[in-house]
Amino acid sequence: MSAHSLTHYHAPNTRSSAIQWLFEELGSPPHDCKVLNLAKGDHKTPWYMAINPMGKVPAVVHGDTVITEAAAIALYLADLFPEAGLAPKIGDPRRGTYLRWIVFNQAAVEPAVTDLALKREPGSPAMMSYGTYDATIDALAGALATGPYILGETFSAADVIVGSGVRWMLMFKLLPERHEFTSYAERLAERPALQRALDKDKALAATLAG
Ligand SMILES: N[C@@H](CCC(=O)N[C@@H](CS)C(=O)NCC(=O)O)C(=O)O
Repeated sequence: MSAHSLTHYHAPNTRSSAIQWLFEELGSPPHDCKVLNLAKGDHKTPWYMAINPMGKVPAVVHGDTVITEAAAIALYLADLFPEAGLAPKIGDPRRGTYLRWIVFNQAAVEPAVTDLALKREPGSPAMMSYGTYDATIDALAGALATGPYILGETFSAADVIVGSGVRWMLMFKLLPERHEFTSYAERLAERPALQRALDKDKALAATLAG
């Protein structure tokens, strides 16, 4: 357990919802959740831009350390609370697989799917970090094919990051309805921690909507 203060800057139903889910999977370690109202521009105010100059959520502040980027935050928190068992330790061969798919999600899946959603014509596959959408989606399906989770029987923070993306992409029909994705999303939806996080987000969204 960390002696420093821990604050999560969150807006419901955004990428910071993955961090809400992660906190639940970690057993809700003591932290402040500061909710930003994106509709009112809280995330573009000088005080928040001083925390995240991108003016985006999520951000986490631990003591004097600022962490932005959902994947970096997930890696940081899973290591900060090792007793939750959501990150293979350094030296564990599964750590490579864990890091690989978290980074792949941000470096390949997100840009591939964003280009598809915005109907942007990708450049040459050799130039694109994701090669092609089809190659990226096949690789992602391969990572989920054995299951039930990315590390096999062990749920990890990689499932929070990759799983949040898969759930969102299925919702917006940006992923093919392949068995690897739909069965993974169904398994994740059964997790009590995810259900608690979704319930909290629903309540927060209602409060913000007034
Ligand atoms: N690369 C960032 C992306 C964060 C991001 O785009 N957050 C969105 C919400 S899903 C946001 O804050 N949008 C508000 C804005 O940019 O005005 C991450 O993975 O954390």
